[in-house]
Amino acid sequence: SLSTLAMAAVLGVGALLSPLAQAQNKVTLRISTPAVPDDWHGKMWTVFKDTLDKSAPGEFDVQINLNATLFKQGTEPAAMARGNLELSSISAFDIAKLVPEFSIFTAGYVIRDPQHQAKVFAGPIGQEMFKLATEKMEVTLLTPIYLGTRQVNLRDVRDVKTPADLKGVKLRMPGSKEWLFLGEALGATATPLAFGEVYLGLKTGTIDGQDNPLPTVRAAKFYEVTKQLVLTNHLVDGIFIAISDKSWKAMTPAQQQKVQAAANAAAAFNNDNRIKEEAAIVDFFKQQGLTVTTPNVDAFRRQVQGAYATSEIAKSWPKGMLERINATQ
Ligand code: KDO
Repeated sequence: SLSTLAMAAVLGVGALLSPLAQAQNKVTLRISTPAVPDDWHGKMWTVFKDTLDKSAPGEFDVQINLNATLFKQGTEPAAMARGNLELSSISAFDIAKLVPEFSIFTAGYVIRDPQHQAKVFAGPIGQEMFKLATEKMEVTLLTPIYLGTRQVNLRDVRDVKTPADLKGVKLRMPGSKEWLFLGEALGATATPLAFGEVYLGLKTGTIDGQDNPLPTVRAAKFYEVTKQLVLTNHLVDGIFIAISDKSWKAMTPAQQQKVQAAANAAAAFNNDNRIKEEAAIVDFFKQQGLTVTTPNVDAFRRQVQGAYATSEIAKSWPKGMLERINATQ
């Protein structure tokens, strides 16, 4: 009997394409992220997929992999450069490994609040830095998103007013030079650990604390295994929806436009919900029995800014960039 392909050739392609062949015609977009399903930057990928399914029905096969099930946290940029992964949300810390200039966005107490962050990234600074990253990385940054403002979260209650009060505290940070620098600048003993291992580390006491934005402390249930939040506000954190150049360049301009629009919709969903949640979330932790304290934030700011000012990290920042960020209103 005739094979499906031979029949298709005789009768005209398209009409007889098997479901498999149709699937093969779709643009596959594999997403990998350590985000947990209940966090906004986990849920936003459903918005991304739905937006794309509506704007380009049948054109894309969007595969969402949360909880770092496809690639380990921090390995996504390399996987995208190799063409093994199409999409992820990557941090300034991930980007800084390949583009040291980007480490300015890993520094504590530089970006002041989510509105400041949005203005910095939407203006000329964002354009210059995105261009630099895209040139050096084989990855295209589609849009920044607000990950939230990072706070210190401790296993046991301590009186924390200044960085000196965190002396000897084993504070878990993600594993890279820039993250560990931030943890040490806060006065703690920075201990590297992947995000997926933090819950158990807190539970068993291999670490004394961790830092994350409060919506993530809720979504990853860290409040179940910690007793205190110290509202240091030390990093207004951003991540970036990024796509592998291999995938991006293979798309038609119309497809690129649709993917960009879907990324924008996902980012807006994350930003709106996260900012709203952050404004009201402290009560939730109090109800869970956590002690929520406000330290001397000026003391933390002074120490952290001082540590960066004299650091190797700051030597890679483009000249005048810190001043330009500070001057952005
Ligand atoms: C974390 O590991 O603490 C962190 O918040 C770092 C971020 O850059 C980002 O990778 C995030 O985890 C994950 O998306 C999980 O929320």
